Amino acid sequence: ARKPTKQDKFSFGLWTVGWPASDPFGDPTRTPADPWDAVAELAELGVWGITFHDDDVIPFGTGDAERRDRIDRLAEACRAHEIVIEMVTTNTFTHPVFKDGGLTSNDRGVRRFGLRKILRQVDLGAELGANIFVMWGGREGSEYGASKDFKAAFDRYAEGIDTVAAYIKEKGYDMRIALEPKPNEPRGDILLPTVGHALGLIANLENGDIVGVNPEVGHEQMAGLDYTAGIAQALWAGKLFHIDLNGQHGPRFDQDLVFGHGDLTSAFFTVDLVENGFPGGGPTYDGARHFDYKPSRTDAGRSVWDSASANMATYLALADAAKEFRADPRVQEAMEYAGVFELARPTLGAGESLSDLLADRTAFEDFDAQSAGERDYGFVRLNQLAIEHILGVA
Ligand code: GLT
Ligand code: MN
Ligand code: MN
Ligand code: MN
Repeated sequence: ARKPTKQDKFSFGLWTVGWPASDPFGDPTRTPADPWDAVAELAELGVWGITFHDDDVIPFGTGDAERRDRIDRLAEACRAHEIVIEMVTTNTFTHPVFKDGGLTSNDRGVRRFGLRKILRQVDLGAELGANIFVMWGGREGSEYGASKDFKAAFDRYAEGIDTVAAYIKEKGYDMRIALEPKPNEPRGDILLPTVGHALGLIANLENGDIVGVNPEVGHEQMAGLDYTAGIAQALWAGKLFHIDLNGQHGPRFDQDLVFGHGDLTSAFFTVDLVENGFPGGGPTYDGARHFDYKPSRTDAGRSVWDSASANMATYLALADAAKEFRADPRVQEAMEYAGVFELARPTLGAGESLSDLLADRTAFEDFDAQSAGERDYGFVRLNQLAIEHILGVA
């Protein structure tokens, strides 16, 4: 497998390799490394950046002096190992105070506390050079229809996000917010369950210009959706600020597997889009290749770090396969045959008016819908070429 380098822009959440592997049914199975030691290990593997929640580095309730000490230790480790802190986020889901949400709790005092905790983390992120601020509202949601005034919940969610964005602007921080959708877990239903829901809310914000999305592979797949199409829409909308790569086997609990260990074909097309862009050009993603996975509960010791490497090795293998896929003349021909490039051509001609369209008999009256309905697109042949490139037998 190809060795990762800093140019590959791979990053990891400290909560990934730092997960003690407890689940709702079982106790922790391992003792994770301290954040600064994790930085050293990750640097060794070829990682470029890290990300973290406030509580990953500074346990909830830590006093000011120890807080400063822990931040300094992390910053020093990052300096020593030339690791970038590319994104930070806030834990508004672990402590019992957040059991009904951070920004949308029915309890106003909790909402004010949540907002302050978030603003404090914005300051820390800016201090450490992070320019993406993720907001995953895992506890923003409900189990029971009567427990939430949803209109008020959206008002409060928008108010909270707008306040954070206004704060970033007021402080002049070089930072943008990325909302992370998820359909459920830990709440029965979470607000902003998909990329589309998040984009819809962003369009209604006052400071939406600095708010985008951070879609996670597994979260979209939990909702039965195509992750690649989701990030494609976010890119199209100029809103793909960050990505969370991992693996998932369809709609079920959040698995957070290694990238590619779920739907490998989907992972291939995600990498193809991120690395090679749209077939007909357009906006591209140049942010972090960020992994939000969990080392399996059955792994310990060296295997934890091997599993971190597995994300990068799989990504690089898929990136190589995707390059060869695009360069393969048979693929170009199959894409041409399938009409993939034809889709980039506007449906109306340059300068064509609506009345021109209505007067064009070839578009309707004389259009041969029968034979157009018989057209062969050859999508399966094209997809088989992708599969053979993934398998390395093309
Ligand atoms: C949490 C969640 C992730 C989010 C993180 C950001 S925290 O682990 O499961 O998907 O990206 O808050
Ligand atoms: Mn997940
Ligand atoms: Mn997650
Ligand atoms: Mn995530």
